[in-house]
Amino acid sequence: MRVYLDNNATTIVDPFVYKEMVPYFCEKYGNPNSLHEFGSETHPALRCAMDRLYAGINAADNDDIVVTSCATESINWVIKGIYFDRIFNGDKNHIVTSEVEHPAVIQACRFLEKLGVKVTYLPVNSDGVIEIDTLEESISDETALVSIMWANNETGMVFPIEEISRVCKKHDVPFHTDATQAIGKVPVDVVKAGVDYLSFSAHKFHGPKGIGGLYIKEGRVISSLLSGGEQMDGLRSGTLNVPGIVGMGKAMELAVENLDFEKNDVKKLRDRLEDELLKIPDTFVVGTKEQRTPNTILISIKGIEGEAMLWDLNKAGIAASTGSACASEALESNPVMEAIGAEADLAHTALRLSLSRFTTKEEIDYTIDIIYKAVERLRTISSTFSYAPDWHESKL
Ligand code: 7TS
Repeated sequence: MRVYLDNNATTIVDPFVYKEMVPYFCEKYGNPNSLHEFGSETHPALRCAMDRLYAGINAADNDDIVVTSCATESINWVIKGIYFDRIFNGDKNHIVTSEVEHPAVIQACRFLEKLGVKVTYLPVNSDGVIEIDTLEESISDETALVSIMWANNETGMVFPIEEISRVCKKHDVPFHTDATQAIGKVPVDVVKAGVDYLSFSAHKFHGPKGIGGLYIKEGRVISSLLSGGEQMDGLRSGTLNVPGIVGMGKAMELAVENLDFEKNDVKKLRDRLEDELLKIPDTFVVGTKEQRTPNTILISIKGIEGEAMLWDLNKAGIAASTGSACASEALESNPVMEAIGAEADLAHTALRLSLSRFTTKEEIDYTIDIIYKAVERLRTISSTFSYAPDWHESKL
C-alpha cells in the first residue's frame, strides 16, 4: 500500500484541475499578450480563473491578485518590496514577524537585516502561536510591516488573524499574512480578516506546482521586483503561465467547495489517527485539535528520531515528514519544536503527518498499524528510552 501523508509539503493535483489545464499546453498555447487569435483564445479561461481566485478569498474587484510562481516569490516580493517602498527612503526601519514562519519569511527578513533593517521575531507559546500582547509591544513608529502566517506548516496551528489585523490597523502598519497552509483547510476571507497582503501557492491545495499568488488590498502600493513586459498591470512582468493559472483557479474553486469536507471528514480521520497515536506512552501533539488545520498532526514520540521513523514508514510505503521539506535535508532538530520550548532531545522526535481530502480510512488504519510496529522496533534499540513492551500488546 502507498500512503501519502505529506500534504503540507505538496498535494496531488485534483483530476478535475488537471483536466481543465490540458488544452492549454498543446492546443491553446498562445501568449495571452499576443494580438492574434492564438493569444486571445486563452482569455476566457484566464478571466474565469482570476474570477475564481477573487471569489475564493473574497477579494474585491479593486483589490489586486497578482499571479506569481509560488508563495516563496509572493512572500519575498512583499517583504523586499516594503523595503524599497518604506525603508530604503528612510521612512521606517523595522519589520515584525514570528519565530515559526516558513523559511521564505525568515530568510527574506535575514536578508534585510544585512541591509540594516531591524526585525523582531516574536516568540510563540507552548501551542506554537504568538501572544497578541507581545505583538502590540513590538510595534513602534519605525515599523514598516507585520508579517505573520495564517496557519503554521509544521503544527497546523491557526493564528488569531483578525486580532493581529486589528492591532496592525490601530498602529497603521500594513499586515501581510502567509496563507499558504490555510487555503483549502480553513475559510480564508480577506475582508473578514482585514489583511493588506496575502500569499499562497496552488500546489498546497491540489493545484499545480510553480504557480501562486499575492493578494494586495486596494490602496496598498508595492514596488514591482520583476521589471519587464508589464504583464499583470506592470506589477509582475513575465509571460503568463496559462495552464498554471487555469489550474490554480479551478483548484481554488474546489478548495472552497470542499471546506466542509475538510472540517468534518478529513478532521475525523486526522483525529482518529491522532487519538490512536496518543495511546503510545510518552507522546505529545503540539496544539489543540480545534485550533489546528483539520489535516495536520505534529507529534513527538519520545526516544525515536524523526528520521528513523520516516525510514520505517517509507519502507512500508508511507510518506510523512519531520517538518518542512524546505529544511529537513539538514538533519536539524525541528525549529518549531524548539520555538515552543520542547527539550532538546524531543525536538529531534518530531513527526508531521498531513492528510488531504484524498486520504482514506484504510490508509489511516494501515498507518496506525505501521507506526505502532515502528515504535516497538525503534524504542527497543533506542539509547534514550527505556522500553516498556506491554503498552501496545492489546493493539497489535
Ligand atoms: N509558506 C508556508 C507556510 C509553507 O508551508 C510553504 C511550503 C511555503 C510558504 C513555500 O511554498 P512554495 O510553494 O513557495 O514552496 N512549505 C513546505 C512544507 O511545510 N514542507 O515542504 C514545503
